[in-house]
Amino acid sequence: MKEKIDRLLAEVHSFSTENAETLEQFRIRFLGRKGHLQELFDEFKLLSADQKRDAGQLLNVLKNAAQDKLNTLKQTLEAGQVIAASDTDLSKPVNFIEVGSRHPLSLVRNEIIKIFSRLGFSVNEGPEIEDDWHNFTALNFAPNHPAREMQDTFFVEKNPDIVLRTHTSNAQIRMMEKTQPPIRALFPGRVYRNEAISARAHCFFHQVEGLYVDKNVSFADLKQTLLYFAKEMFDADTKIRLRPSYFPFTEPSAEMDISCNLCGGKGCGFCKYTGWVEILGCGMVDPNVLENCCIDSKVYSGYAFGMGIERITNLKYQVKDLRMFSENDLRFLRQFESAG
Ligand code: 2NL
Repeated sequence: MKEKIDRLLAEVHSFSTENAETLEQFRIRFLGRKGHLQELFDEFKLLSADQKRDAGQLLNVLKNAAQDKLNTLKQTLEAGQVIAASDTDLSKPVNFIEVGSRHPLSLVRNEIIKIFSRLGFSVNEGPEIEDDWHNFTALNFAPNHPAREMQDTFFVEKNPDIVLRTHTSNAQIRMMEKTQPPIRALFPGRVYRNEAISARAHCFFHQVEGLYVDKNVSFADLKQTLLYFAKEMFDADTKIRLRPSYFPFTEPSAEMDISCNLCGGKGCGFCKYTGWVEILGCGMVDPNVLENCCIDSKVYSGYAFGMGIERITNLKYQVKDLRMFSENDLRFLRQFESAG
């Protein structure tokens, strides 16, 4: 009986077919009512108890092998039938996956980050839902400052303490609160203002702010850093000029213009014939702000700057209507660099 089982086992192992009929014959021959296995089990009943122990084991091996072989070949066959039944043409070339393009605001944000990271700035983010302290008070906004009004700021669930951040400075405050200088970091992110939406204003926009706090940081450092940025972001012969301005959180404060990148400073419709266009605000961090974050303003000084990414993007790509950035019109988005 052992030789017979061994012979049948070898036959099972070497059996293969891609034909359903042949497979059915295999099933009948081995596992059918009058098949080899049934026959062997009938013989098995006549054996002595001693012989049964060895033969029983071998018989089970053969039975499992036959069943496994049947299942495997059946599966392969069925998978083949699915492909054959559908009208899939396996010889056809693949359809190319359409790769999207990067959003212009992402392109410009990444470019800004690349330029400043060459100067040692790290990148940090903070929450978009913020408390009054991190969005206003720590930044030296007076209690009655107009920016705190409902007309300018979105409040969350009528709670006067929780706002949608109006600048990314909240993240800078959070960083200064938990880190002592030197700090040299960039803060990109989305910010919110309570504005009616038009071609020139939106209720949200994107900012990159920068902060450098250390011993002996001066306005000259700020100016040189921003000149480098302007030359890298626009043309190498871009000029900058700083005009005095006011922010609650910087003293002194300035707004920076670059020579118009469309007319090269000669004067055109874009720069309203002045030769200059504004790109950012900046200044020396007000000592009150440093002290609010437990940084000793007698030991440390710092500069900060902030720019709207939409504004820089408009300068680079002449986008005429701010709403383009958030409407997801593919005719607009497809004009920018592929993400692939
Ligand atoms: C603008 C002007 C600015 C800052 C942002 C800043 C942050 C801290 C302390 C001091 Cl924590 N300053 N940020 C400073 C000057 C200008 O943004 O026009 N942004 C679109």
